[in-house]
Amino acid sequence: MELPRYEKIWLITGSITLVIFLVLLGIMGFAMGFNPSGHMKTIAPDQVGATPPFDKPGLFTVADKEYRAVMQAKVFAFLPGEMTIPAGSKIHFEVTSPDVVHGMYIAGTNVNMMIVPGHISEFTHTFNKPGDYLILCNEYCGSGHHLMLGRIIVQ
Ligand SMILES: [Cu+2]
Repeated sequence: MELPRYEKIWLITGSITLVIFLVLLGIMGFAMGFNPSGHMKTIAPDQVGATPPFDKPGLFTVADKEYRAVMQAKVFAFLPGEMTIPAGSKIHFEVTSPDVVHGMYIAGTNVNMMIVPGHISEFTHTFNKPGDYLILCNEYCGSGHHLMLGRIIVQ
C-alpha cells in the first residue's frame, strides 16, 4: 500500500520523537537515578504522631556518613526542619504527611517527592558538595505554603 508523502513524513517524525522520548526516559531512570519516590508503604494519616518511626522525627546515624531522615511534612513545616551532616553523606529519606498533600524538593539535587497523606515516600541522596540546601514544599498546601521550608547543612 502506497502512503501519501505527508503521511509518511508524519509517521517517521512521530516514530523518531517516540524513540528519543524513550531513550531520554531510560537515561533519566537508569543513569541519573530518577525514580518514582513512592514505595507503596502506607500509614494511617491520623496516627502519624503515634506511629513509629514517625512519632520521633529526626536524623539517625546508620553507619559512617550514612543517615536515615525520618520526616513529617505538615502544615506548614518539615520535621525536623534542620539537619547537619558532613559532606559525602548519604541520607535515606522517609517522609509522610499527617494532613494534606505536600511536596519535598531539595534545591540543587534530584530529591523531589510528593508527600501524600497515608503514604510513605522514600528517596536516597548523597550530598557530596558542602553547602546550605533548601528544602521546599512544591505542592500548594494552604495559606502558609510559602513559609514551609527546611534546611540541610552539609559541612
Ligand atoms: Cu506546601
